[in-house]
Amino acid sequence: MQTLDDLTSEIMAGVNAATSLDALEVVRIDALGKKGRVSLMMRELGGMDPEERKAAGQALNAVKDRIAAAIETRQEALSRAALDERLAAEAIDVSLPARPETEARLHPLSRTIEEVVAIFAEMGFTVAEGPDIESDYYNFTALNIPEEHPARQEHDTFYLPPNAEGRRKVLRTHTSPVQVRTMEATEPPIRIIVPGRTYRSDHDATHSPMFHQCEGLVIGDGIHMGHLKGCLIDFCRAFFGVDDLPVRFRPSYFPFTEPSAEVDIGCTRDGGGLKIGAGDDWLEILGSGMVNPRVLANCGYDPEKYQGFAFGMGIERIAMLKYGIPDLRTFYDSDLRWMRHYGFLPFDAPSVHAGLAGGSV
Ligand code: 2U9
Repeated sequence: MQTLDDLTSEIMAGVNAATSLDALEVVRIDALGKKGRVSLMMRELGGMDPEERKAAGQALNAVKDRIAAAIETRQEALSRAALDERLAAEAIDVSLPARPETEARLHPLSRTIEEVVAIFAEMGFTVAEGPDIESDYYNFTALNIPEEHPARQEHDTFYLPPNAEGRRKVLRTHTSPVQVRTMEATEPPIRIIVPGRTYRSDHDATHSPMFHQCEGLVIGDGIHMGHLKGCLIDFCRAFFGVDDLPVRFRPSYFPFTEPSAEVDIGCTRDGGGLKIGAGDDWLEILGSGMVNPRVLANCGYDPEKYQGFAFGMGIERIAMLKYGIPDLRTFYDSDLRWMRHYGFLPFDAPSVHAGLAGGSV
C-alpha cells in the first residue's frame, strides 16, 4: 500500500501543477472529496487497533490540514492571476472614438452657420472672430459712423457703464469690428467671413436683443462690383440649393460701403406658403457693398491701391427661410421638443473641403 508520505507528495505535486481553478478543484475532490484518497484512508482507521488508530489518525489529520492549506494558497494565487488576466484583457482603450450620441441634435442656428461657413470655405474664405464687447471706435467710428450719425441711434446699442475716463464700451451691434481689427492686423489680400453674436436693444416677434450675423470681407488689388455679385449669387444658389435661383441687386445705403446694394432672391407666395426659386416676388437676403474708401483709410489701407467688398446677413433670418421656422423667439427657448423637430442629427454636417484656419483678432 502507498505510504502517507508518498500520497502527500503526489497530491501536493497535483496542487502545484494545477494551472486553473477548475483543474485545482479536480485535485481537491480527488484528495479531500467524500470518496477522495485521504477520505478513503480515514475510513481504513476503523479497522485498526486503538493505539495504531490514534497515531495514524493524527498523522492523517495533519496531512489533511496541510493539503487543505496548500489548496487554499494555490486557489488564491490562481484567482489573482485570473483577475489580472481579465483586467488586462478588458482594459479600456481611451484612444477609441466615442460612440455616436444618437439623441443629440444640432441647433438650427449652429447648422446654418456651418452651412454658410462651408460654402464660403469652398471659395477660399477663412473664419475670423473677435470680442462681443467692443469699443465705440471699432463698432462705429472706424466704420464711418461718426458721433452724430443717425445710424448710431438705429443700432439701438447696449452700452456698458462708463470707465474712469467716461468711455463706454458697447455690445457689438454687428460683427463688422472684427473686419476692422483684421484689416489693422494684416495686409491684403483678405478673404474672411465673420459669423457671431450681435446685440441690439430691440425685442419683438421679429427682433431679439441677441441675434447672429455672418458678415464677409474681401480686400485686394482690383476687386470690383463684379466680384461682389459673382460671390453672392453663388452663395445664394448654394445655400438655398437652387441652381438657377434669380438674384437681384437693389441700390441701398450703408455708411461703411459705397455703393451699397441689398440682395434679393426670387420667390413665390402663391398658395399661401413661401417657395424660394423663380417666381414673381422677391425676398431680401443680404446687405452688401464696396468698402467705403474712408473705411479703407481708417484701417490703414491706401484706397487707391486696394479695393474690397463686404456683405452681411442675419443667420436667424436665413435659417427661418430655409427651414420653415415661423417664430424667431423659438430659437432661444431651449425647448427639447422644438429641438427634436427642427434640430439636426450631428452625423451629416456640411463638409468643409477648403482650409479654414481662421483666427481671432
Ligand atoms: C468693414 C467694411 C464693410 C458689412 C456689411 C451689411 C452690408 C448689411 C446687415 C444684414 C442684415 C446686418 O444682420 S443684418 O441686420 N448687414 O447689410 N453689412 S455691408 O460691411 C462692412 C463691414 C466691415 C470693415
